[in-house]
Amino acid sequence: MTNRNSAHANTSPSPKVAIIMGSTSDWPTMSHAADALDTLGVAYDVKVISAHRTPDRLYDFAKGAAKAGYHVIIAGAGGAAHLPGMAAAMTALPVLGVPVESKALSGMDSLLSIAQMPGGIPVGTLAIGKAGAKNAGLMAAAILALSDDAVATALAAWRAAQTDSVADAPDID
Ligand code: RP5
Repeated sequence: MTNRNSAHANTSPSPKVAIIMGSTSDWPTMSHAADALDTLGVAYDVKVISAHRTPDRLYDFAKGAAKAGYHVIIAGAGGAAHLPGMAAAMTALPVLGVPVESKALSGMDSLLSIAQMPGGIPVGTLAIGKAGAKNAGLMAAAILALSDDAVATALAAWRAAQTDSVADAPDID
């Protein structure tokens, strides 16, 4: 899983999005961020980085993220979810936090851990679970779209297709 790039990585050798997560067990959720980026042709890297199990890995990643060429970090974690906030503390890049659904508290612990950052170090917090991961991918693309016309065009087309797919009324048999 680590350093997975999208199918479009050949045209973008240095991905501008990093998807990080606290555990491999977060991947079924965080893969939805990757899927959204794949759909839009945005390259990304994927890494497992735990704030409490691999603090040195987190320090090295976050301190070097801007120099590595990343523009946005998507960070998913569950439970006492320190990862997005700790990453945001060590880089000025925008960090999008995804609360992963936990077994004990259904992700409410993750949500509050990520969302309740004291003023001064922001984490853009998304919804719990799959929807949050998908929206993190879309939001990362929207951030890149500010300075990348190809991403802006892909995102606009994706949103238009979504709008077109909405039925006027439910099927009633
Ligand atoms: C967090 O602990 C991870 O982000 C994960 O959501 C949670 C459980 O991790 P595992 O015990 O499944 O590795 O650090």
